[in-house]
Amino acid sequence: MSDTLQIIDESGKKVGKAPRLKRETLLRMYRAIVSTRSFDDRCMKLQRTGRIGFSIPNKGVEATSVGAAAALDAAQDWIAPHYRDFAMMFYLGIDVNGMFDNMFGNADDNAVGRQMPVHFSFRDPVNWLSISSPLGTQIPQAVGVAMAMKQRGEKGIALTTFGDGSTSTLGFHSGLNFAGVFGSPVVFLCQNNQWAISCPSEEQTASESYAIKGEAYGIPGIKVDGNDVLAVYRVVSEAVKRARAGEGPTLIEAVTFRMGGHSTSDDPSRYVEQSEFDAWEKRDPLFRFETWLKSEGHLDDEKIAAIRAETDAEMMAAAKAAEAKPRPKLGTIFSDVWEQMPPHLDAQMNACISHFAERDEAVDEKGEFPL
Ligand SMILES: Cc1ncc(C[n+]2csc(CCOP(=O)(O)OP(=O)(O)O)c2C)c(N)n1
Ligand SMILES: [Mg+2]
Repeated sequence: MSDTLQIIDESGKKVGKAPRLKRETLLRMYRAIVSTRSFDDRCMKLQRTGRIGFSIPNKGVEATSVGAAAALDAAQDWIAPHYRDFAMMFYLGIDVNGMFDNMFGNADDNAVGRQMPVHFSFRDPVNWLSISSPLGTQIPQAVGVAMAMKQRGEKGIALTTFGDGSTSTLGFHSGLNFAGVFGSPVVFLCQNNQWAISCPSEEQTASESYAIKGEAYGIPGIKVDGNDVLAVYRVVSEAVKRARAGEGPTLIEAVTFRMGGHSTSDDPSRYVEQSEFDAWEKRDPLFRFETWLKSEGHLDDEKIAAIRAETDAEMMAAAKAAEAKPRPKLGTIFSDVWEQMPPHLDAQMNACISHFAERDEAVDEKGEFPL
């Protein structure tokens, strides 16, 4: 296992060989991080004003998500994501309107309100498997997808992301073991953000790192500075290349930090020392990348201000549009599971609809009958 790879240091100075990326790609990466901060901020305000139920702060972990997303071929690869990967979605061009539809659980939401907010699923423009609340379930799912592509002779690979706490799940063990045995074309990306709600990373495992766990499965394990977008891009690109070439899976540990609460229902000041927040604030992935982009002549203060204003306006407009849409119809609780609804379920659906139809609750706040 290698030492932690870093290309841009905490002050924004280049300390390693930067990957050759077009200016356009670098700015797309930057914009995805800025969009995530803006989306986070909007969601926090919506939650605190009681208009959405829940969100997951992403501040601090964005470089890991963006560096990984930029290493994929969206046309053929699959993603089985963690719930703290908004920046990956922004980089890949997933529609922000669709993301807000999910946050509100409205009628246009791909899951028609059946999932919690932030449990996104998309087929377009990338295969983004539905996020699940039970931790680690996405890991064997990714291996299954990867094996299916391998058996069909396709060149796609699967990327799965998960937190440090999720390495304690059975899904982690069975996924890595299976992938190691069968040489599945999959990349395992552990987002080590130091905490699993209030459980610190050092109490999560007795191993010296998460990357070293790869050894137990016969898989290379690599540790990378997760707040360095270029370093993450480099290690994930190499892992993707190996997987695509039929050389099997890789486990990557991206060392980063959750700069906010676990969720909007959490108060991290109850268990994270202020000194820890202060120390990681100095390693902020956005500041670091921005400083380096400026030093390379790709960005200046005027452009930064313009990108921030554009992304804020974009989030505000998408949130407003999603809030204005109708709620899902009641019958959607029963649909989409069976191609042909079985008679007992059909009877239950009709009973449910007529039960509510007889009551005032059937009419929503806009006076619509949402059945
Ligand atoms: C199987 C399972 N166990 C416990 C939980 C409750 N839970 C939700 S999030 C979380 C912490 C996860 O930490 P980590 O994997 O490090 O991800 P992070 O939230 O830090 O991004 C826990 C324990 C769950 N959702 N699923
Ligand atoms: Mg964690």
